[in-house]
Amino acid sequence: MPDRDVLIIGAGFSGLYQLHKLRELGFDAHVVEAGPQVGGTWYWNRYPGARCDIESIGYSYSFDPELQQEWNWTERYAAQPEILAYLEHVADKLNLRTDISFDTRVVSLDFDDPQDMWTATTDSGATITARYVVAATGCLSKPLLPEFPGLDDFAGDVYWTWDWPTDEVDFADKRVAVIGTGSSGIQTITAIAPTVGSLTVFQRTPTYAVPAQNRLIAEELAELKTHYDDFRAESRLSVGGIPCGDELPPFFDDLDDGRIRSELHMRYDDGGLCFQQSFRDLLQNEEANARAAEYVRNRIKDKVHDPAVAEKLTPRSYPIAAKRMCVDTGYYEVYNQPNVTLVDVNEQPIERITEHGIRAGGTDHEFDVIILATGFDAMTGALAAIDIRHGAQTLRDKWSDGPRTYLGLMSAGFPNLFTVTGPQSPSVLSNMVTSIETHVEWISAALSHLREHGLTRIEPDVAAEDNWVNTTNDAADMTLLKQAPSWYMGANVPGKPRAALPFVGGVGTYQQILDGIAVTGYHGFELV
Ligand code: FAD
Ligand code: N01
Repeated sequence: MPDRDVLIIGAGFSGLYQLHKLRELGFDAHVVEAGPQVGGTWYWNRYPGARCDIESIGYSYSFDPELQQEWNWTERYAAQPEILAYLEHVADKLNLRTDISFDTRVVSLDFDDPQDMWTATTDSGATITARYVVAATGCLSKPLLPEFPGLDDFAGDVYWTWDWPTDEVDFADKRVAVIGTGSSGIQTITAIAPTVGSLTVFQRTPTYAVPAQNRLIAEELAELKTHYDDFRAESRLSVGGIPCGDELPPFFDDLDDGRIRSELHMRYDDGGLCFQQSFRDLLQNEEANARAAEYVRNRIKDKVHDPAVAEKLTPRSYPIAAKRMCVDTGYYEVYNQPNVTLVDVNEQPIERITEHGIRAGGTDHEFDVIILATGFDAMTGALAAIDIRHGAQTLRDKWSDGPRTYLGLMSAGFPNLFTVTGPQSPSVLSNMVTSIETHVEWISAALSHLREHGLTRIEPDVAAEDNWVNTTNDAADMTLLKQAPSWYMGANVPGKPRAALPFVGGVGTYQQILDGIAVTGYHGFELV
């Protein structure tokens, strides 16, 4: 008999809810977490300025009405300490820590056929057996470490946004470099710019950022709490896992110029990622996309005083929203400060890190501090870091040309192994807490179904998986996603196969597919 019914890997939003849900259903579940405490993303990414870019009212659990009523988000977009405090509160309230092993990394998983169970080996060499494994390992949890030559020679301090020190870092009077201008980079840059001695930003690809319009939300939240369930229900059926109001019809449907301009204006000024739902076909229609992109470019020009710097900050090489958009709070204005410099690494490539700074394009820049905000091996990285095998087959080999899953939940040949927000599910293209809840609830219902029917094994059949892989690719082919060299496509990691990692069909559509599959007796899965 296995040690546990279910082993859950990871104690972020996904792992915590999965543990609670399975306990509620009477399963013996245990969590193994590499970090020293709960929180996942919100434990590791403690860099200055870190906050969510999906509104807090939606970026939170819906499963516990009492929790929903008692917790008060202070801001429209909560900062990292508040989100971490929320997850700690959840862990305390639901008494979750008693079933979590911290500072423990799963390094391998091996499936045993006759016994229908997984053996997990941890970094200390200990083993745990479990009938089922839920990989709640995170989509953005495996950092990308670009190999800048000479990094070890640097005499100053090096910080990574995804593993920031727990003690406060003092940047006063320091000469600081930041490499990377994705969401982590721009949040860090904006937060530290007022305090640094000087700041030099090394940018490879400019980002499309829209304003957050962050604000205190006490009154809005109190009002929402009178009908929170309606909001949650709407979220589950929306495109992105959070309602964005009425979107405009497809671009070509009788839209006059004034209506287009006022819609873009309204969405931009309202703030946040709902901007990318200005038109229903913004990610499909090149003309609609170009119109929205041009709008954002013009707003960048309005904000940055030096036209040459504004031009460098202006994204032109890829469609808007084809790469993850950023949400900012005064990012572009930072470049109006006299002590801030922008280095375009396409013009001045980073050659090496030296003892005193960074050599780029033949120029030596001296720094006291280098901050790396270079991103993640997204969606597949944390899974590939575990040696997952069933007999002679490894998941790494199976996915060597790109992930192959059924619904982003399981992969054929690897029975009893589930992934929460895995590749080929809506995942990172959505409010992830909505998508996490959907997966946790679906997995939990499937495990209950197996138990009720005296079954011990579930696995997708190959034909269903092939069909889903094709559906995912076809859906991506209908969009502009492939025109951007982004982490959505695996393009940020040298050598990683290019494949659309998330399912672009939308949260509501996906939820209906999942519901249908469960209702029809788990169509496409073999249950034994
Ligand atoms: P994670 O929070 O990544 O947790 C996974 C955990 O698994 C980690 O603690 C990790 O240590 C552990 N783990 C991984 N591998 C192993 C192993 N082999 N053994 C043991 N433990 C392991 N999404 C949104 O929808 N909205 C946002 O505003 C938003 N903001 C973000 C901001 C930042 C800075 C980042 C990096 C991501 C953000 N995301 C956002 C995405 C975010 O990752 C998810 O919303 C969510 O927090 C993921 O929760 P999770 O539990 O699935 O994964
Ligand atoms: O990572 P990124 P991130 N030389 O991959 C650059 C979520 N998130 O951590 O674009 C020079 O976006 C790289 O350049 P390029 C959100 O989903 C949300 O910032 O590849 N530069 C890029 O500029 C987000 O999308 C929030 O050309 C190099 C940057 O580093 C995801 O997490 C906050 C380089 C990496 O940007 C990842 O965001 C934070 C090199 N060798 C994260 N290698 C919220 O706001 C990489 N770069 C909620």
